[in-house]
Amino acid sequence: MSDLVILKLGGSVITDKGADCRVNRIALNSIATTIANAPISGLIIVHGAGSCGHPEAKRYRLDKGAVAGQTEGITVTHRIVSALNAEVVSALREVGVPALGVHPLHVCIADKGRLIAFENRHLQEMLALGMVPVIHGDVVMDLSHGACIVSGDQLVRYLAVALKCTRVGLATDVPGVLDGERVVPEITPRTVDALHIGNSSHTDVTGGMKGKIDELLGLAAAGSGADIFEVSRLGDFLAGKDHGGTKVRGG
Ligand code: IP8
Repeated sequence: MSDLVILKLGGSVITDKGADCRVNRIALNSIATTIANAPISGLIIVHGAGSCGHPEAKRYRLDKGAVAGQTEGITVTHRIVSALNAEVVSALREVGVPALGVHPLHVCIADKGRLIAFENRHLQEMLALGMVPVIHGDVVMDLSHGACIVSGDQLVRYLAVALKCTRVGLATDVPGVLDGERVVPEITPRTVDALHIGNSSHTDVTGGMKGKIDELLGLAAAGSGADIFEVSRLGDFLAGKDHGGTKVRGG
């Protein structure tokens, strides 16, 4: 796939993480407009769950799996992240982006919390038609644990490798990876251990910034770098300009 960008929108960017499932429509509309005006040809958007999914996943302990007779959490969690996905798709379509929601629960399988399969031929057909697939962190059936939570970051890592994408960007509510007050300009497997990376104060069943960096270092090891930047710099990232954030590289 030539010239394919994968953009992850953090859950903290598109929802108010301090509230019970509140979509941040102002942020969403601004992101959609930036994407509509960006000079890019192929785009896949992956978004996180924020306050629409993490509290439910935690309440039903889906990070520990699921057992027969206690499956309500699978439905509840999938329903709420799917509703968020529909809002993201609508915001994009309103400004002319040909977005279409794709749900990992329907096309993925995991084992011990890790994705082992993701049917993506339909994504390639959508991209060939000029569409923008919009995927989200989701509950996925798991061969060992019944079910698990697959983060948007894990999906990004899997898809970036499978579709040989050219650029990966993660838009967050902070200016990049912070070590204290300082934005770390570059992270590699050799430099990561020396960093002091803080954790989110909000409910996050998929590991917050630490989980994100682990996924991106895995992606870098597979040959593809990724950039983490503040959502206000999304236009710069999409235009291929400096975004003032963090580059995760294989070193
Ligand atoms: O916000 C989590 O995805 P993330 C998905 O990308 C659920 O970690 C369902 C909590």
